Amino acid sequence: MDNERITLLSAREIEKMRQAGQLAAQLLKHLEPMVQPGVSTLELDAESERWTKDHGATSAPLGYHGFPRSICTSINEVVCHGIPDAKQILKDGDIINIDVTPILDGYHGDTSRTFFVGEPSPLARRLVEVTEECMMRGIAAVKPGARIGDIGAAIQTYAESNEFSVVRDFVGHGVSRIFHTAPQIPHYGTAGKGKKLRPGMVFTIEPMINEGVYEVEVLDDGWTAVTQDRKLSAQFEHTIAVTKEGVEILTLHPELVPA
Ligand code: EYL
Ligand code: CO
Repeated sequence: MDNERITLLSAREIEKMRQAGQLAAQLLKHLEPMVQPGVSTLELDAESERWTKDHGATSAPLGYHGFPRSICTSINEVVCHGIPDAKQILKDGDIINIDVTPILDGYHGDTSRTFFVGEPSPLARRLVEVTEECMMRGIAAVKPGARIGDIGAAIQTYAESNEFSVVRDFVGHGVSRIFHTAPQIPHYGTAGKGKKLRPGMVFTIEPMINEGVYEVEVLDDGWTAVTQDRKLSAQFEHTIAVTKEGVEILTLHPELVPA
């Protein structure tokens, strides 16, 4: 993947990505009020699938490498790729990442957020706030001429200055008509290293930040990645485009534009 050529998207392809990205952002907003104690992750999945089809799109994760559901739901120590399940019921104090990727007219909008279920602990709240800020600092490093390592360096510096750790085993990725393509975007690294960013590149920035160690393990189900020490993990994800001016967040909900 590292030696693959990075495709530059045309203005009309970026408009398609914007439409898919906005649908993905609306889907997360639609699910937000359902994130309450007593709800099962399978109910979140079913509503996502129904809403996605109702909006003329399909769910990229469903069947991807055999993944069995339409979204990923990752609770507490689950780092990513949690599988929605009827027996998994949200409880007060949980944190849950919901990761959605609708495909609209052939283009993928990939975004996720970590939500609070009821009242989180002060530590959980801080981890989630730091993780969102990590993503935003990574995005702020994007502009033509900057390098891929600048993104990871911005994220790692902020995470570690808050005494959290950055997951190494999962990275951001190019996304367009293909769900996962070049480039890979590590959420750790060294400023000034890596490929130069150019207008028309489109990729995700999706840091997973852990309370304890950065190492992860995959459970026996073959999908669910958890922290090795079973402490908390949080994640946020946007799909972004490098523009002549800097960066555009394709999956930013109009009501969530930062100050
Ligand atoms: C499916 C495939 C192993 C997703 C993303 C769903 C899970 C485990 C193989 C990356 C990789 C979403 O970019 C992603 N989310 O933002 N695999 C994914 N799967 C899956
Ligand atoms: Co992704």
